[in-house]
Amino acid sequence: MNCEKMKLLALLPYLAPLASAAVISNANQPITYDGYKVFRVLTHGQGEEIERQLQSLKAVQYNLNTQTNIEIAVAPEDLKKFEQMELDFQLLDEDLGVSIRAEGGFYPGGEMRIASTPNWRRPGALPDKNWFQSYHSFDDHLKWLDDVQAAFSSNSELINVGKSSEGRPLKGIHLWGQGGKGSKPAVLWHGTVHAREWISTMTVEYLTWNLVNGHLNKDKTITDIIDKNDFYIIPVVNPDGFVYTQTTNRLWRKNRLKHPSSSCVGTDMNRNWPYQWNVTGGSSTSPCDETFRGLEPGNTVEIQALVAHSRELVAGKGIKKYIDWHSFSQLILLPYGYDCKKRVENYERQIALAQGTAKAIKATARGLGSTFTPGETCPDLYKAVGGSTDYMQDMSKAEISWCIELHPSGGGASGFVLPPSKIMSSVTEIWNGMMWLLPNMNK
Ligand code: 0X9
Ligand code: ZN
Repeated sequence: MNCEKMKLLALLPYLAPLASAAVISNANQPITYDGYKVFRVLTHGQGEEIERQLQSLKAVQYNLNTQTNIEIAVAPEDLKKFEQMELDFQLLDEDLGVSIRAEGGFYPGGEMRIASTPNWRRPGALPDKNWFQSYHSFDDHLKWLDDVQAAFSSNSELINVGKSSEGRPLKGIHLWGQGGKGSKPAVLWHGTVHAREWISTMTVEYLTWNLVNGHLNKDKTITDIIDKNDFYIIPVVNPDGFVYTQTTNRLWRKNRLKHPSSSCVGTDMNRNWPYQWNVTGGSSTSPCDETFRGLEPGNTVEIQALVAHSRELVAGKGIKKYIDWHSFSQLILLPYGYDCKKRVENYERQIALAQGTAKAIKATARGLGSTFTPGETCPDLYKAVGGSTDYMQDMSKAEISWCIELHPSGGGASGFVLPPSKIMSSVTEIWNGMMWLLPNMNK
């Protein structure tokens, strides 16, 4: 096993999808998570057995791979029962409800109590950079896109690729350079596929902001990047799930599609892409699970819209660079998720580019940037079927097709719930990574 791989495997236990949150989350009653404590239970090779034991608790399990540990948020009424299990554990978060409030983006009951930065709008100009000092409501994300587009009107347009099942727009922005609209191969970025992965929204927007700002300031490198690519950027591809994480359940992952045959809500959009969807393992057929694949390949309206959009791009100048932005674990994941033995045809090129990107991220602040580990979805992470990157690789013939798992590296208090004070450092190093990747791919 090479060193990179060992590092990647060491990170495995932290990765996200949870099994039992759905049980808690179907009610429309907001969940504050007050009094929930987050633990890391060391499994000592007995992951399956311990997982079964923990399933008797009212709790939210953070990770799928239980090889070395299980991270779990336990409800106050079951803390005693948890203690009585006499497991080997560490306390990661004293009170998850306090961490969620400190994050400032949860406003139960629809009241707009989000602690969003004021005065970020600057009519006629690019939004203020203080936008990246807090999280924001979905409506503000839509306004933010309007403002960015208005500030760059000669080289951009708003795109609306479709609607969510609850009728919200899948809205984004298209940027182009001197060759004119649609004249170059596409860079396609999707953010917030998984509702709770809020840092992905902010990252995609920061990259957009910096590209536009650089072009407006006549930065040569950035102008050259925009001249050579058409950017199609959709910061929130799962708006219903995103709104639900702000109003009802901060740890919601799926979309909000209802099922005729079950009271459980939501499909995992990253298991619903219509490519190799039927492969067993790596997705769930149960609507109550966090990795529910949907009733048919691509049956969710959000995935239908994203598929139609990608087809349009393929019929144009093609999709060259696809990145699906997720959190957390700090990984750069190549396909394939559906087949653990299959490698992408241009593996050597993709892995070299991923390594270069990781190196550029690390180089931030004189080498103090975060460590991102490149690898393949399977076997390095886990089997994941019906994912976007397998689709973009084989159906859209993208040159790179990556899922980037953002900050932080491990779970605990700041897994999906990343304090706003960490947004800027997190997005800045990713910008550095992209500023290495994009020019290098254009050579
Ligand atoms: O399981 C997932 O969908 C992704 N991890 S997450 O913790 N953000 O949920 C990994 C997906 C790997 N890539 C694809 N199969 N597209
Ligand atoms: Zn995700």
